[in-house]
Amino acid sequence: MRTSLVTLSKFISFVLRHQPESVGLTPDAGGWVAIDDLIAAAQQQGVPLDRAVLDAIVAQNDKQRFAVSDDGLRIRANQGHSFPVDLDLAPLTPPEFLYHGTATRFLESIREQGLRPGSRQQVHLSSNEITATAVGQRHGKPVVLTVLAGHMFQDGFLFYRSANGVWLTDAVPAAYLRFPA
Ligand code: HQG
Repeated sequence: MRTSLVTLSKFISFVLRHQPESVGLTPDAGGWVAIDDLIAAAQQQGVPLDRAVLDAIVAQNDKQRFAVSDDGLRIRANQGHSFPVDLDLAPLTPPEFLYHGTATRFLESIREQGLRPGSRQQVHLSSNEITATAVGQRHGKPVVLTVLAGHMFQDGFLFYRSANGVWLTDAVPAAYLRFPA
């Protein structure tokens, strides 16, 4: 993706996941906004977004962060929201193990409290350690925790998978975490 598309993608991420009201948009319960409204709001801020560029961003986004509705009229972020949104995902049986990438500086707190969603709606988990390492690196020296997802599921915890393959759950108590030695 070209740099300009990355910059525009970050703008769209910020609006759709975190602060739609900052550009005068009100997503519906599912987090969807009209693409025409998003483009108009962006242009009003001097952000050079048009439909062709938006389609390119949706198609080329490295993590498939955005989804366009079947009728082509609306867009939403696939995950990562900090405001309440009903992604309408069906609970799924998770694999036996999932992974969470974090930074070493958070370990003490995670040992005490388990994984908490923080400013997001749910805890984000990866299906493989490579992705988890990349996620953890965003916060500092990365460390990958193993989540005993199969045990959690047996114990009644619900798991979901976003349209772009991120596993989501409300929280992970410390008892279901394995920390590296
Ligand atoms: C940590 C990116 C202290 C948690 C990624 C993480 C992901 C705790 C940080 C998506 C804690 C929250 C989400 C506790 C959790 N005490 N720290 N009890 N529980 N933490 O960014 O999972 O590129 O909100 O370990 O790829 O890092 O934006 O969550 O380090 O999929 O599309 O608190 O964001 O995707 O950080 O990342 P975040 P995350 P995008």
